[in-house]
Amino acid sequence: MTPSSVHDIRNLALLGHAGSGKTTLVEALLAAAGEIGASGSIERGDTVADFDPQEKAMGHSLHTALVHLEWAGHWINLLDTPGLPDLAGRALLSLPAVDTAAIVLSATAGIESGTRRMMAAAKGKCRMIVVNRIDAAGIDFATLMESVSAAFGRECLPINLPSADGSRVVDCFFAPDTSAATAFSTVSAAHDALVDQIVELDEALMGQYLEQGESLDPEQLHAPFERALREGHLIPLCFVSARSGAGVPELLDILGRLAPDPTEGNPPRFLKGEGQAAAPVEVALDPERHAVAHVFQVANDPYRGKLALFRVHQGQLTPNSQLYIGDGRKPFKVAHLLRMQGRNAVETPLAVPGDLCAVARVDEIERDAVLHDSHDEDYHHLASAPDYPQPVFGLALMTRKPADEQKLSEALARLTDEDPCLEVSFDPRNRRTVVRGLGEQHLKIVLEELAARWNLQLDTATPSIPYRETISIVAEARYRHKKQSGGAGQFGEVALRVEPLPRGSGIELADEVKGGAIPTNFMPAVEKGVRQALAEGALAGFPLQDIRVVVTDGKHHAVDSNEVSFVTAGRHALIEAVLAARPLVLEPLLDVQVKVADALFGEVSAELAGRRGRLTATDSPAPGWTLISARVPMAGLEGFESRLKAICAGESEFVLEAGGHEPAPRDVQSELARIHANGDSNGNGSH
Ligand SMILES: Nc1nc2c(ncn2[C@@H]2O[C@H](COP(=O)(O)OP(=O)(O)OP(=O)(O)O)[C@@H](O)[C@H]2O)c(=O)[nH]1
Ligand SMILES: [Mg+2]
Repeated sequence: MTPSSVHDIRNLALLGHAGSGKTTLVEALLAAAGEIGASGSIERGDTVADFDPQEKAMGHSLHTALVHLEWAGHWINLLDTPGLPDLAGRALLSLPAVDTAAIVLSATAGIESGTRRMMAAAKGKCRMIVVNRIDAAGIDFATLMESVSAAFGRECLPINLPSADGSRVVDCFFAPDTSAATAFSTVSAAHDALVDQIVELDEALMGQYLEQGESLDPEQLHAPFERALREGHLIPLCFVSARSGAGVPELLDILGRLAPDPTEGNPPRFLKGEGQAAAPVEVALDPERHAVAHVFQVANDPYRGKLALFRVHQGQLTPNSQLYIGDGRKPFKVAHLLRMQGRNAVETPLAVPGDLCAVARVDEIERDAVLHDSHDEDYHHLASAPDYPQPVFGLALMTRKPADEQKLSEALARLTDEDPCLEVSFDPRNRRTVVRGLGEQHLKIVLEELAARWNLQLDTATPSIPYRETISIVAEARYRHKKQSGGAGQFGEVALRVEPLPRGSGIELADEVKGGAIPTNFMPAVEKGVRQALAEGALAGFPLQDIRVVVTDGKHHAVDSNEVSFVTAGRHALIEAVLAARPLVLEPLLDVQVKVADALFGEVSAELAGRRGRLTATDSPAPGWTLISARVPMAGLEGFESRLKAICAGESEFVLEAGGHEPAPRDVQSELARIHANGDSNGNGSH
């Protein structure tokens, strides 16, 4: 089966804290819709969405999984995302593919860091909150609802309520039964609050509502409901138990009748071209137009090859479609258009606009690629990406077998394509591959993936700290490169000025050379020399940043000037200017958030202070818990996560984010400069 029109489709991502019950809920939804015989469970390791052996072993989702179901004539595509904080990138990549973000919240755990993070990340999408685990005993729903309103606003309004015993849910919107007993609030209060909120956006309807009282029917409210969702004026909330199935058919009804179809959501925008030349282009969910699809996820299966999951944003696809990848010249033939059900793929004859499908074994497709069937759509790309956290936690990787090095670099290229928060670099100081992710657990998962999928056995080490250099005052320098050795000589002279820029500005280059003192054909050579020196650093051998370089003057020689002379002169002039501009070594800082039991606050904050951390805020996210925010030098965080686990006996949460750069302490600066001056390229690992 396949959806026949864009209006049949509902695309939904389930997002939220690890363990809130997303995968189990997907299972319950598939079972209620008759896609599977009975619900699998995390405990038995037989769910549709957590199909990977590593997921089964960990009891957590490690990748976003796509499943689909049909319910009352609607075609519902669901993306089950991982909730572990270190896998945030793998969850957030689902956002450009969906119209609705359903944030799953555990009624027993309440609002958790993952709930807040995903509510914030999904802003701009239509959002809804699914409160799971209503089967659990002793839930104080009224307090839970208050904390939801306090955290996410009064626009979070229940569309149904748990019954007094939590065994089912009571509808408050479509056909409210005002006599039903509910676990908190009342059906009529919930109904009125919802309708009040919806009609607020529509004056005519508001007037009618005031006249007609409660007799506005759900059909009249459909369009303003969608508008309220789109504008973030309404975040409907519903209750379920993924375990008992309570509220699950009702959730399917809500998705079919109220979740936006792709034409009712806030679709991602597209641009054509890069940089300043990038211009908005219109894509329309019209089957008659050229096909445009965006690859939101790729998966590399060592046996089945690469699988690219995409959303059709314009036109439609069939197995006969010939598609170009980005600005590529050579098309590929789709041949097998696939519809995913977790691990299983079945062929489908058609993907209409708005649908989520896949193609396998096209190696050239990378995540974020735009597939299209006409050169008119060359250079199209998404206007903005989800707000991915920056990878900050690094490990140096060494293969046990030297012959595996090539395999490692290929495997890492594939993993970084799967995970937007994984970054690979090469540390030339000790010739090691460094992989950076969001935390210790992230890299542990990556190491397991490298072992399981590519059979790579690796040793790891703490990578060197990615220090940077910068300058603190304006300075100038002039350098003449001159060589006379028999035949043709070498001559180039460059004068330049360096100026400090505010932190985080990067590098700027400018040319103020007058009267052809350096002929324009040699300016690229000067720039090349300057860029070389910027990358190599002047004081301690680290790349320079937050610096403006203005080439002001120079000299050339009609016969002896050549490219290499100006590269050399540019390079030396920059080094001399930087050394005269009171250079500094900057160290990377990380913003750390740690959630600990109140009683451990003292011990954990002392541990952070001992690591040169500065407390920036404390908060109380839930009774009995303190959230500590601190800014800590990366160099101080080595081994912190394990230490934290030891202090808190595993009961803690820990999130890292890039926190910019600050001058390193004086002793560190002079030690790094000394090591550089001695030409000792391995000495940096100990900091
Ligand atoms: N009592 C109860 N337990 C539930 C319910 N839903 C899920 N669980 C249990 O909660 C645990 C976590 O469920 P998952 O479905 O793996 O949660 P998740 O949100 O997918 O977790 P991640 O994949 O790590 O993000 C499992 O042990 C489930 O059996 C529910 O409605 N009631
Ligand atoms: Mg899961």
